[in-house]
Amino acid sequence: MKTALVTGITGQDGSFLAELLLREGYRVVGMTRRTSTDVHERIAHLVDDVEFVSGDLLDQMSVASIVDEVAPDEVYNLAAQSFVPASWRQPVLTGEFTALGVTRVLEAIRAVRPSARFYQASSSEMFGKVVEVPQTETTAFYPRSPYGVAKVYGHWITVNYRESYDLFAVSGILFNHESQRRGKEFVTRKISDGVARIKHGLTGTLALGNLDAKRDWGFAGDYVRAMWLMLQRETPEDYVIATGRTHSVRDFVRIAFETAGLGSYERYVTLDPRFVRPAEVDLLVGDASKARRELGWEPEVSFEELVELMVRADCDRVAAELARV
Ligand code: NAP
Ligand code: F7E
Repeated sequence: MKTALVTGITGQDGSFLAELLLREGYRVVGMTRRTSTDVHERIAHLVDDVEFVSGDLLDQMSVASIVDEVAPDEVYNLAAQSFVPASWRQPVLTGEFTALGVTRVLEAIRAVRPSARFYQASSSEMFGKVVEVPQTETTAFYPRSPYGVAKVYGHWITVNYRESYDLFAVSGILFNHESQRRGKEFVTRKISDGVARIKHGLTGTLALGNLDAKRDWGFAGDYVRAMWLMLQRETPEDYVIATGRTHSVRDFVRIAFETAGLGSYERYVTLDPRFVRPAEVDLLVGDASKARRELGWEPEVSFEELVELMVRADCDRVAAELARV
């Protein structure tokens, strides 16, 4: 039985990855931060199957002793401060978690478990103000936020440890991926949750920022499969994971309101400058040909199916909550 250590297991991707690894027969160990309240909502259904260890990416010793005790075959580093707007408000902390945190995990592996295979959760935000369309593994980075800058560091330190110490360390450059488990501050979930609340009469408006930004959105369940496939290869290599299709925030909003039977979004959506960013990433669209060719990876959920599944899940959830009260 293989052992996988997952940082960020309480996040959206951590929950889908843990499900996949359990299905594949792994012993799954999740690193969580100590909190005074329970924040394990996304993995509540897995608590009997996953082992938890307490640690923090800010704390080198905790990471090193966890890697030593768990003796993982594979390490998935998903933990990060992942919300882009928060990275302007807390740039130093974002750098500590999202950039230096990667070095702490790599250092731990190098020192006590060099045979472990390492996956780094890199991001399309590294492409930022894109220098070519579509973006591939060789496209130059031009990050537009402290988050994007921190992810560029995480990417290159992963490449550097692979080349310096011969570790099996890979960087998955994943474009936006969403689900019913996405945090409610990210735009897709903010929209699906807002639509559900409007549908059930809890509010009459949804305040958003830039509706013209374009993203290559996929389904998180499809994307964690790519993470796992990257660590099953013979040689460590980096991959772009994307659908190859791009849509505007406006497209997402329009389909979401239509799916809920609310008609035109224009009746409900207001523009609020508080949600506009100091520097925007206007257009992302990835070319995942290498992953298709070498990993046999294909996304299974389309953009339209994704919007629909998120809106339906939030409408059902809000209806169930209202029924309870
Ligand atoms: P998420 O839902 O925000 O989850 C982030 C996870 O990181 C949570 O489990 C969080 O724990 C943990 N964490 C944060 N700071 C930590 C620290 N100092 N020590 C230990 N754990 C810490 O993010 P996600 O959407 O699942 O994304 C997973 C990873 O992929 C992230 O690295 C993200 O930057 C990257 N990524 C995401 C996307 C996307 O579209 N989703 C695309 C490309 C890359 P708590 O529950 O305790 O807060
Ligand atoms: O914004 C626009 C906003 O916050 C998407 C993270 O997982 O994916 C994510 O980063 C777009 C931006 O995601 C609102 O300006 C308009 O252009 O959902 P988001 P993100 O910034 O693309 C990448 C790949 C990651 O790696 C990150 O960790 O939507 N937008 N109005 C809005 N965005 C938000 N959040 N809220 C709004 O009201």
